[in-house]
Amino acid sequence: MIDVEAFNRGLRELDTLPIENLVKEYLRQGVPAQMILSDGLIGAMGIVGQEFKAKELWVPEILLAARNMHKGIDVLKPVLLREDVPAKSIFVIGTVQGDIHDIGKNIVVIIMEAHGFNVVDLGVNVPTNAFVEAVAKHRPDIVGMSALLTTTMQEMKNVVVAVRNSTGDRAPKLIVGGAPVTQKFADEIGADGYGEDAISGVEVALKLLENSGGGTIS
Ligand code: B1M
Repeated sequence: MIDVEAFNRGLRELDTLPIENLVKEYLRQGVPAQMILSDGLIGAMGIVGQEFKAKELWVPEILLAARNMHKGIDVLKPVLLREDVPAKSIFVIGTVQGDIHDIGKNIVVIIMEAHGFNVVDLGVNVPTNAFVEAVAKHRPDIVGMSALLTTTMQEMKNVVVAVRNSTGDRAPKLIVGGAPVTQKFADEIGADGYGEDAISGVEVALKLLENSGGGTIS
């Protein structure tokens, strides 16, 4: 149903209009926003990633694809947010220190907001102490970390330990995700949950809230 090759071409254009128009056209046809995101934009970024790995594309082309992907997500965002769930729990998220990948994190943010979470986005390259400070300031129910590099995913353990040390038995639930992260790794570092993609991330977050009785930490 979705022509991933058309999205693939759109991600490589110098102009952002082709990808924006492509997303709008699928929306006009009534294709669900979630499907346009997963099968179109994320699917095409997967192709770009494979070519990057095979050294058929270089960093400037990846930056172009990342910019175009953000533009496509911008068009989808209001539609994804239309679920209109009342804000309930606080979710702090950031890409860990040393890592500037944010496309996946930004999708997680949109999906969490769409499910009614009050999201505090710390951005990218977030040091451990910034996670700790954000937890003290916002008292979230859940803290999410994203990492796209095998080197930076190790930072997640530091955050898990530091946040737990600073909050004791009032610690928020800690969930992790990102391309190199696995359930096994999440277990090894003592995280409470792992999301393979944005949707499973929100499912894990909701389950953790349910098991802990829900509500914000006061
Ligand atoms: Co980079 N990069 N990159 N890159 N980049 C990867 C990750 C890489 C796999 C490419 C490759 O070699 N095949 C590779 C990592 C290798 C490794 O560690 N094993 C790599 C590398 C090496 C690098 C640099 C070191 C390159 C260099 O400079 N020589 C450098 C590092 C910079 C840094 O961070 N310090 C670098 C830089 C960049 C760009 C800046 C050019 C750009 C990022 C732009 C941006 O994000 N604004 C970029 C990009 C775009 C990629 C690829 C091509 C695409 C990543 C992406 O956005 N995917 C990537 C190749 C790939 O992954 N196939 C690659 C789409 C996105 C929707 O998926 O982020 O996985 P993802 O998010 C998913 C899930 O993982 C999950 O949900 C999301 C939606 O479903 N998820 C969570 C993510 N976080 C979650 C959190 C959760 C739950 C789920 O709960 C909290």
